[in-house]
Amino acid sequence: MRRGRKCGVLPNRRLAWQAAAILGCTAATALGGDPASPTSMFAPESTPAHSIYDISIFVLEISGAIFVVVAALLVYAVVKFRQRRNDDDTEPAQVYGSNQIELAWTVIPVLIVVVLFLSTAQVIHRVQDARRPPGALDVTVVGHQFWWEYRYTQFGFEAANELHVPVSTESERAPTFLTLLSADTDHSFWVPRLAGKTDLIPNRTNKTWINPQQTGLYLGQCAQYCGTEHAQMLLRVYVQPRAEFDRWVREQQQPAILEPSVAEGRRVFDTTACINCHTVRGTVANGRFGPDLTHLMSRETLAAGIIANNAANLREWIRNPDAVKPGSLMPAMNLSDAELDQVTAYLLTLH
Ligand code: HEC
Ligand SMILES: [Cu+2]
Repeated sequence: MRRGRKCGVLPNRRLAWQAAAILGCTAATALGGDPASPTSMFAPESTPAHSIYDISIFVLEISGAIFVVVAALLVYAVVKFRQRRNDDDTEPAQVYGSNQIELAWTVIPVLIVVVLFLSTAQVIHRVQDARRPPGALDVTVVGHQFWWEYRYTQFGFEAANELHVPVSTESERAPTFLTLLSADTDHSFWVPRLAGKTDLIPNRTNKTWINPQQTGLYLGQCAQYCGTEHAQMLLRVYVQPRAEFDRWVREQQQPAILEPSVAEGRRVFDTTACINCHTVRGTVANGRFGPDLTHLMSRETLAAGIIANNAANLREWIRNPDAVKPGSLMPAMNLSDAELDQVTAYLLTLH
């Protein structure tokens, strides 16, 4: 104990209590975690997330029951057969090779494992092999270092970082089927309240689906280490009533609005490398390395959800992306202050 103190390490007893406290807190937050939290997997809002939640609770119940039985037997044995003052120190009766006991502790665990295995397999099947109903929305999700591309192929446009889907009600089922691809390395699409994690892997097509039953904003993030800014690759899913979603689609389908008042900024944009990496539909800009900017101002955030989308942040981002998101794959373009103002003014008109 003394030595422990000297090295700055806590004495073992304290350490054990601390570990217990941390475990307890984690369990309490996990189980009683704020269900209103936009990322709580304990507040599922979509069928795949519900299935996963149900199976987790089922597994927790079974393992909890096993824990209680084992712990109770252990406590019973420790108390009942503890050493007593008047013990005669003779050995108790020794039991060798009881077929009944051997069978019991082989067959029961095998049955438990089989039950857990079959119920998990059933959930995997239900989630992965769900039939795509006619009229479902299809979106292709492409993971990039470090942002998300959303292709609404059936509507003929592309969006970035903020996924919009219609709400799926009892009377009007409107699931969204996601095809997951990657432009560079492995990523993972994880919005805990909507579905389990599904990886986006280069040269492979993965699929998942969601059918959120409540409107609102659901958050998540890339759940597979994909490089420096992996932790700043946030997911935002906007679940909207059908009419609102349809309006959003119609707006996104429009080419960029070109305001004559910001012609200077547009000239700077169109004559700088910006256009090699970004698309602004209806202009010469048709790059595909970075997010589509046609309707940049319809988004609430910039750079995959990490800062609010407003004039000051936009200007700062273009001035030096690395200052906002170190390691981001957009270079600082060394624009003059005047050019920065002009480009920002132009981008601010892209509603
Ligand atoms: C070498 C390619 C490249 C060039 C050149 C480039 N960008 Fe980018 N841009 C990116 C990438 C990649 C991102 C995504 C960064 C991230 O979120 O990690 C991005 C993000 C952005 C965003 C945020 C979009 C969003 O919805 O989050 C804006 C705005 C933007 N760029 C504007 C510009 C402007 C203006 C220029 C020219 C001055 C420019 N970019 C030049 C690659 C580039
Ligand atoms: Cu990623």
